[in-house]
Amino acid sequence: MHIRSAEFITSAVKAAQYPPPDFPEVAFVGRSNVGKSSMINCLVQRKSLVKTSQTPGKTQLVNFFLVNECMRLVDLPGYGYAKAPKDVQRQWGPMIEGYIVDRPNLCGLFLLMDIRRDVREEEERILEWLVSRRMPVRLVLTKTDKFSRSAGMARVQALVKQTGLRAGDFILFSSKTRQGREDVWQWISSMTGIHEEAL
Ligand SMILES: Nc1nc2c(ncn2[C@@H]2O[C@H](COP(=O)(O)OP(=O)(O)O)[C@@H](O)[C@H]2O)c(=O)[nH]1
Ligand SMILES: [Mg+2]
Repeated sequence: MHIRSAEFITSAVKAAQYPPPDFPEVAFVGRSNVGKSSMINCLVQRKSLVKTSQTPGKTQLVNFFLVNECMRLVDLPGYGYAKAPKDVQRQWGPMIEGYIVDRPNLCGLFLLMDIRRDVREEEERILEWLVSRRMPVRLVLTKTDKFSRSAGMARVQALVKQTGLRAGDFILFSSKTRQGREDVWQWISSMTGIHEEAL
């Protein structure tokens, strides 16, 4: 993937603040601290287009990034950060759900999970809900650099057993080593219908 341009467009808390639905979008969802912002930076080959954080629970906005002036990557608020105030936590679900339901140009989602953790109830709920809405979704196991290759494969097998998904439904990803970057761009290309060379 050749990145010619990547720019931050806007942050939104409600639909009225979204940019017009003129370009295809793919979105990134997952628990706080799972590596969403780092993944977007890795995809667009920028160190800090998206702010990453040592303190989880900071991104509570829907952030839009325009890539190569033809599509957008959308960083959704992280869910499930227990230390966030309850009223802030309650805002997240509807914000994510509102974006997914209301966005006609949303082509697909990446659901991120830390490779070291099991699938939790929140992920199962989100997955089921996305599948019931026929929304294309791929599971991304992040921070694979923390594991050896064989330990990573063993984790995939364990998650296949736990979820009933196929091994091919998981993408192994690390923003440190860039493992999986090309796979993700291929999925983005197939989800948006934009040919990779045109991306
Ligand atoms: N080892 C490793 N650390 C990562 C990776 N991706 C993110 N991190 C770290 O995890 C923390 C949270 O990352 P961030 O991208 O802000 O997560 P977000 O809350 O999901 O957007 C930061 O300290 C990152 O440096 C990765 O692929 N490998
Ligand atoms: Mg973030």
